[in-house]
Amino acid sequence: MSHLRLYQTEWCPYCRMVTRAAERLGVHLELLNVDRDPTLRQMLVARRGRGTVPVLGIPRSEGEELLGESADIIAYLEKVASSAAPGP
Ligand SMILES: N[C@@H](CCC(=O)N[C@@H](CS)C(=O)NCC(=O)O)C(=O)O
Repeated sequence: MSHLRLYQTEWCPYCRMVTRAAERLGVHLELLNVDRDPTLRQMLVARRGRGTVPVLGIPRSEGEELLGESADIIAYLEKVASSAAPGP
């Protein structure tokens, strides 16, 4: 797994804020629906102590890092987009 994944639901407004920001920034996210796959929410609860979404899955050499809070996720995506942008 070498790409960003977003744990989300279709009805969640915070998730929509994140997916809209990713579209605006041109950052690709694989969308994982935790309503369709309850094992995903169970994994979030086991690792984070709560099953709220959105949660961003960031690939790391030691495994997937999980980042919660829509504002923090959007700030991270902005960082990703600016580091991917061509220099002056
Ligand atoms: N402060 C969080 C709020 C996230 C949140 O409340 N998510 C809702 C869906 S929109 C949720 O997961 N609710 C399920 C629950 O609370 O168990 C953020 O900005 O990401």
